[in-house]
Amino acid sequence: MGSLIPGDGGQFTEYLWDVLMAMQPPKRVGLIRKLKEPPAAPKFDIAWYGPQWKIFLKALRDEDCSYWAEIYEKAFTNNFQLDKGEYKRRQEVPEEIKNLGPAAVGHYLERLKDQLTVSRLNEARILILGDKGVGKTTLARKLIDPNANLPDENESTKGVDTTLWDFPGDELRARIWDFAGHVVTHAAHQFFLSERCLYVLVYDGRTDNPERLKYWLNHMKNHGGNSEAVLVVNLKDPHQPQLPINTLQEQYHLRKVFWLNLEKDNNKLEEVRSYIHTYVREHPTWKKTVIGDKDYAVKQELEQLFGPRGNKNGEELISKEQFERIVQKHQAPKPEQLLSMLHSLGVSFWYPDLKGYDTLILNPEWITDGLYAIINWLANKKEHCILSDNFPQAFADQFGEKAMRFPKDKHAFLYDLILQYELAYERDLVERELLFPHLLQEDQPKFLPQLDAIDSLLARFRCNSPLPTHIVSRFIVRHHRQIKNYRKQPQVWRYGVVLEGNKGNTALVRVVNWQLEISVKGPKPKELFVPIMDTLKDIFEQYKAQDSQLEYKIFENRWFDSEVIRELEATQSPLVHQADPSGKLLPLPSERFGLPSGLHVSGNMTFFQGDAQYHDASTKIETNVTFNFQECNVGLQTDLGDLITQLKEVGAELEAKELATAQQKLAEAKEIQDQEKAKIKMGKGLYRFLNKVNEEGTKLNKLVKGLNDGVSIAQDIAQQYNQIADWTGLPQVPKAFLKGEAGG
Ligand SMILES: Nc1nc2c(ncn2[C@@H]2O[C@H](COP(=O)(O)OP(=O)(O)OP(=O)(O)O)[C@@H](O)[C@H]2O)c(=O)[nH]1
Ligand SMILES: [Mg+2]
Repeated sequence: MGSLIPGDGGQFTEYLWDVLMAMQPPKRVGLIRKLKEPPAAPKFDIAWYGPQWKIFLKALRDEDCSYWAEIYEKAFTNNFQLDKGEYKRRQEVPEEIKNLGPAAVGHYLERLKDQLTVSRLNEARILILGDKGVGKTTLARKLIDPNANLPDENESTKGVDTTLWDFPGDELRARIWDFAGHVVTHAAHQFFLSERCLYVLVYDGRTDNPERLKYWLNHMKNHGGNSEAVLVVNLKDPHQPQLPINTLQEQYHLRKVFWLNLEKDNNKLEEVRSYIHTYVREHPTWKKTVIGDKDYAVKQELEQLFGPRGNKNGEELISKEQFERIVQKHQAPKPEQLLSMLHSLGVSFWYPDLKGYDTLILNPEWITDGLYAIINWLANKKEHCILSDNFPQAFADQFGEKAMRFPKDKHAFLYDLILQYELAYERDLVERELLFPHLLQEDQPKFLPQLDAIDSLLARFRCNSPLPTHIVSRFIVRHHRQIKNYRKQPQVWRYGVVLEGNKGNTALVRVVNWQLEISVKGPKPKELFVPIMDTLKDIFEQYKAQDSQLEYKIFENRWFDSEVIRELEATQSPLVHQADPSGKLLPLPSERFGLPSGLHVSGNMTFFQGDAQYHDASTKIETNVTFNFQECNVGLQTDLGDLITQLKEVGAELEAKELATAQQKLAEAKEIQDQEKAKIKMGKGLYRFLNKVNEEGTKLNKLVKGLNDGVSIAQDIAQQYNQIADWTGLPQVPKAFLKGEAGG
């Protein structure tokens, strides 16, 4: 692929390509593809592009991308001389701005060009996450002042507290966001987790639940872009928990782990402080974020209004008019653009999509306090609905006299923000009542429709860790108009919902363990199934860390990935149809589930009917395409047997016994067809054993390394175990099992 501008290593063209792809309408892409891959010789000759060149430039300008139009034009008139300074700035556009799309990137760069000098933003963000009571607030306070007192026991954080950490002698400072650990607040946290932050996870050393670490690391992975994490294990007592640090470091950007008692280990605390300080100071991210001097002056004035050094005694909100006056005073260009830029950089908050509100928020805590006040007020009362008329009561109960911070004319803004964040839906449009699905009761209703019949459409998203509640509650919000009533009760709970489609179709969508299951039944199930799947795919797209695998159930207990279905149909492998009592053929799976984009299957696909062929063909599919649990199980048992014998030979009786127990469970699971049941039968014994083998310095690790072939047997075991774990949904052991020791 050629680059339009020599010397940029193709990145500029790549980037431009993204710009163009992001442009609507898509029909322009065909035209632009010509520009992307021109023939080698005439690519530097503008004439080669003919009249399309003008159309292309106009298209860019129409899409508010005049910056990019100019770059392209200049490239030709400049004879492809690269403006190195400008190029460098393009490379350093902050991720938050890039995420807004090419127009915003152009605006950001244009603003820099239009102003005399630039200033660094110099404010890093540190986000502290972890379960309730683990010591997040303790850490937040001790980072700023190591001698700070411990918080009182009843001082639990309500939503988010933010404080500034000044580094003496450094231009830089950090804003610490200390999040609440209480589970009712988690759904709202994601709106304040951003990219280019340092995440600090706190874990209570007295607990033994490493899954919780994964939960928080997934939060970071979902919303934090390339941000990295530091883990602080708070050793409130001398117990040292076993944590799969290596595994986590392989899967997440986990940079460093500290083990300390936050109350007593002052030396260790100093290490944490100095590590974070150095990290923030030396990390290129914050050094590089620059804005023009006029914009900087506006930002400074906003901060002054809010209170010197953000001490929260000043204005929390100002009107757009006030803002525009400040912009005028400092002769900064285009206030609208500046508003959205400051929003994306986290300086102040502005929601142009919420029409009719002209409020600019200077204190981020105003929004978080407002949102969490409503959520906590409901949670305390064990309720999940609030009328907009009850907002004043909620603020009064939560803040007492300070409820004045939320005057009545701002309630509608918060109400609409909750809707925009999809934290709730409007249960009653006239009365203006909000329902928060993540506050509903946890248990499912006693009676649920039976939707796993032979002709139901069944699909599931399998995840590698617990699903954040917001995935399903967001789904409920989007489909709330279809919620089905049973005996006048809406069938919806915290982890699921029953929906009713147009033509007597019914759907059940719910979380079961680590997966989200969808089943739809009715005369035309596809009509309900397809929109449900579209919504879910869209939502899962935003939670990439969940690493979800989407599968469809074609036969009894046979789940297939859509790609496999496609392959099977395309290669005309014998596909089985359910033995329909009427003898009627069901449509192809892709057809039945309404999988996107048609398949090119010719007419001579073989179909089997009846039991005999059913088994015949399904075995064939299983060995060809899907994972064969029984075979892998037997192989794994043999390898375990080898290791057990060797361990016994060196006198490691206890270890051998532990492994024999795992082997026994595996043998018992062999005949089980259902993944979930196999998982339960196997348990986590083998997983724990393997982790111990893998952890440098443990007795098992040394033992295995001392055996003949010990390492390679262990690696084989790990590899087979991972295949089974993948199938059952058990946790994986690291891919690079026993690093650096391959071959023994
Ligand atoms: N003895 C002792 N107590 C501690 C230590 N760290 C925290 N605590 C106490 O544990 C309780 C909870 O600590 P916080 O820092 O408030 O916990 P948190 O993670 O902010 O909790 P939430 O805000 O509710 O999510 C407080 O009463 C602290 O004083 C420690 O190292 N030793
Ligand atoms: Mg706290």
